[in-house]
Amino acid sequence: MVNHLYDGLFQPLVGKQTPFLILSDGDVWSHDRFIRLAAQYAHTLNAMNVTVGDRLAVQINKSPEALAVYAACVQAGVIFLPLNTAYTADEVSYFVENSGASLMLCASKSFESLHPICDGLSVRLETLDGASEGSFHEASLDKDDVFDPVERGPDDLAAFLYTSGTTGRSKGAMLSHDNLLSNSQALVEQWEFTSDDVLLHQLPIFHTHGLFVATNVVLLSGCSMRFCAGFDVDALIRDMPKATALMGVPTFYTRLLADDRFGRDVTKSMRLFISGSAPLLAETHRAFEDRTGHRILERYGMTETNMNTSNPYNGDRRAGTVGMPLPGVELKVTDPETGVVLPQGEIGVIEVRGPNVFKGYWQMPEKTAAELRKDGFFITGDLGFQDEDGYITIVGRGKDLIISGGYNIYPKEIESLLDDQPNILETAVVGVPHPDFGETVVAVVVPRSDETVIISDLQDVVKEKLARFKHPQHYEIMTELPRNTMGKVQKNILREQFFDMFQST
Ligand code: MCA
Ligand code: AMP
Repeated sequence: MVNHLYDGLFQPLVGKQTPFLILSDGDVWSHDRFIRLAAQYAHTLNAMNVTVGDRLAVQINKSPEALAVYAACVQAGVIFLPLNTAYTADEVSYFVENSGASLMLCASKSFESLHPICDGLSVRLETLDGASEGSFHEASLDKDDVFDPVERGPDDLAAFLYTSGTTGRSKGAMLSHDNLLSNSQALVEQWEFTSDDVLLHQLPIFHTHGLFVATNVVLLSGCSMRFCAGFDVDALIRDMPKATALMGVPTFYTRLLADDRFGRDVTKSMRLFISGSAPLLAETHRAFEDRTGHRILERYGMTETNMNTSNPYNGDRRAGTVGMPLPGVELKVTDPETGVVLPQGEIGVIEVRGPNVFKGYWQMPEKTAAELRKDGFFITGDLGFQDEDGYITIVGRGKDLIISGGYNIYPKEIESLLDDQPNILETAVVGVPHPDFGETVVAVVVPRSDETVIISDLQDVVKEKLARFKHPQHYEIMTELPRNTMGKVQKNILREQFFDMFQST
């Protein structure tokens, strides 16, 4: 039976005793151990009546078991829907309802808060924790450790990843088996991964970067990864001499540079440092080279497209650029108003087409049509230009988006929540530079006349509803927002006003 993604990523690893996951406590998972657990989980899904085309929502901590759920979904034809562990119950409720998930897996500690939500939506809720604990794992213990993968073609769906929008609520990006497989093939080739590599994995596994870039590349090349529950600079410095590659967001690199222990000795065995998800400052790129002799390889992608461009492995890795389109990816820079292709060197909106581009937003045909052209080009909303050597530089975003430590934050979501407060007239949320996270959130609030706004009240509201990484780090109360003659709020003026606010912290 053909299963496009399973056959590409997992089938070649069946029965292999080679190391796959090296955990911080020294435990090593072979490929074989992982594949057998994934097969048991696939049977468990079926036993819980979750089958081909159904959605499985998961909000669980990073662990080998969590990765095995992904592998189980692929072979059972179930659509995998990973959720940020920082999301509040309120946020999770939307994703579960919108996706029509038939089962949700959560960490045991979240069961109490998620149970009423899942109950209300008639969604079954089971628990799964690391160290082989939780009701889902228990249900898998008597299951066969071999599973016959169901038939799935290149265009069948493998995963939904929710991405927020500049208006309205999050959209479920539908990713197919071939979106994921073709992109990992391009990356393994481009970055020359082999079974000898050891990747330092400290990213979360609920987003494209840690899951579809890092994990899929490791699976496809048959190499291993040092799998850490979260970012841990001590572990990075300790493990780096036993590793060959690192994938991280820019915060990883600025934090490494801030550590005096980090230098040429520590990086001796490393062949590749990759950065993405947010702009890497050219000064970080240069400081890293000065300290280690390594040039960070920056690449550019999106949830909807996986990876689009990469600096070359063998050629010139240029600071401040995201390199060239990956093999199979077409890229053009267009006029944001007309969609017409601009002459080389001019700044416009980046559009991409290729096997990496998603199948649309789940049950949102209008939003899909607005961003995915009929000819297959996806309008990224990122602004950039291509130089005469083909390198792409991203200069900004046409979309109102803040990226903090690699996490996307849509101002609209925070503004809507604050605007709903009875004593608030209007709000503007902007991103300002932050030394650790790249950007952070500032909320400017205008009270209704004769009303008083207490900042700690706003903090309480935000804390209840939104994940911690979205919380404004500063609230400013103003009597009115700056507007242009058309009445549009001038966020650029607010960004300038608060530009230096966190620079010296
Ligand atoms: C943690 N906090 C944050 C963030 N992370 N606040 C804002 N932005 C963040 N990114 C909060 C914590 O809850 C904590 O709050 C306080 O900040 C300090 O936490 P700290 O211990 O410093 O955080 P950490 O656990 O070390 O995490 C920082 C991190 C992490 C390592 C940068 O955010 C991370 O792993 N980011 C990577 C995200 C990622 O994978 N993005 C890829 C998306 P308190 O003090 O109240 O407890 S995929 C994508 O973008 C596309 C496809 C692409 O191109 O890759
Ligand atoms: P996400 O919605 O999480 O997939 O985030 C995708 C967005 O992250 C892109 O549209 C870009 O704005 C941004 N991004 C990803 N990689 C880079 C990069 N190397 N440089 C600048 N921005 C990036």
